[in-house]
Amino acid sequence: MSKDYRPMWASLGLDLDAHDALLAFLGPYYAETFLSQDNRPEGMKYFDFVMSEVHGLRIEELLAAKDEGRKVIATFCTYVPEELVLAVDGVMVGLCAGASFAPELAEAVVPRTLCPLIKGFFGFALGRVCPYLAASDLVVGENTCDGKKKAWEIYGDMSDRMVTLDLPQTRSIAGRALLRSEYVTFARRLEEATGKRLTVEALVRATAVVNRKRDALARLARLRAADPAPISGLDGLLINQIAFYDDPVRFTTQVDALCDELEARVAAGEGVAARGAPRVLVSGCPMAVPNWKVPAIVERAGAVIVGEESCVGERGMRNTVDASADTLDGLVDALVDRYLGIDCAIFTPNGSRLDHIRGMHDAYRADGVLHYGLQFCQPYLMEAGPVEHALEKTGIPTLMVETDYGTEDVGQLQTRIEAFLERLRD
Ligand code: BJ8
Repeated sequence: MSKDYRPMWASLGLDLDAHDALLAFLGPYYAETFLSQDNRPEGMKYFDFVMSEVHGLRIEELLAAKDEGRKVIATFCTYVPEELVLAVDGVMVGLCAGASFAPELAEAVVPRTLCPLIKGFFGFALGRVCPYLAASDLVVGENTCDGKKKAWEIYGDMSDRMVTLDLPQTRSIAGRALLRSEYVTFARRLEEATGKRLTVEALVRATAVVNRKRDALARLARLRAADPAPISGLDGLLINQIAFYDDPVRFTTQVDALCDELEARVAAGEGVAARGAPRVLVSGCPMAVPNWKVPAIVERAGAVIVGEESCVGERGMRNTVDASADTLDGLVDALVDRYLGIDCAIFTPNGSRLDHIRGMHDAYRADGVLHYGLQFCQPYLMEAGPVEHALEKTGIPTLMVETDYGTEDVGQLQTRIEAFLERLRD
């Protein structure tokens, strides 16, 4: 980190010793996972820098924005529209939940047998080591899976910054109406918090910013179809993870610059893995920073990940919003159209997710699919079986993996993943 941020962290109420311990783990883990990769694109230097300052300079930026009167809105789900937050001059950031921290504190308020993502959030919150949560003015939860629904009730009793969005579980007319009315209520809540009015001009401008970010990520995704792949899956995932934290305009510029470099690599036939290395599509639960365990195992075994059918990946970022309407009602309708297309496993039926997995498998020339389920995540673990069955039936090799944030199962995962890659090589 470029300077001593301890006074800033102290002013946010972080537990400095615990936070030091977290950073002491993260730095070497990042170096070992990312910096040790061969032949990384030059453009990854920016993203390495962002990660080195993710609890430093970025938090300083958030605090500077707050000093200017802007509000920081922390979220946990891709159903929360960044367009609405930007349109009232807010800053949207993701919450810390990608590692197990202070599990004993988390398990004092939620069950041990809970998805690691939600338990991770409580560990970071109660252990006072998430500067994004500490810097936020509103924390937006959503009624998606049962774990999260109850998590927001519990956290809502601890914090007066909690706002909850009710989400439909079907894509019916009533489901669409519910999402629309929740977005309208959320917009009102944002107006109250920021003191800014939501206008057509502001929403069109904000939508253009988010559309450009999604276009850049889609361009990056398409480039990964090349064989050899011009960028590793670990780096592809990292960029999608950083999309939740970085300033959206700066982030887009940097992703586009990286894509220019990757286009040149593709034209020169240059890549990060040997031509013909097994190509894997990862599908399933979101992987938040610093959840890199399974992708690291896959790529260290000589394969390359060519896409993520995940909310930290294409499921969360695909599709832009039609910003052509000239009324707020029309623009909110367009938002609902786009967000209702996210095929999270909390929806029933959810056949479009299978279509998207197949579409990504073909588009990115994958040899097989690794279905990634977090332990105790009912929606994705329940979909895993039918997804595996349907893919295998049409000749797409599929491996189901269920894991948590711990390292105890690394050896077993390596064995299973290597056997799966052998199958892809045959
Ligand atoms: S739109 S995937 S970001 S809910 S892993 S907490 S589902 S038990 S994260 Fe998600 Fe929004 Fe859906 Fe995407 Fe529950 Fe499963 Fe845990 Fe999960």
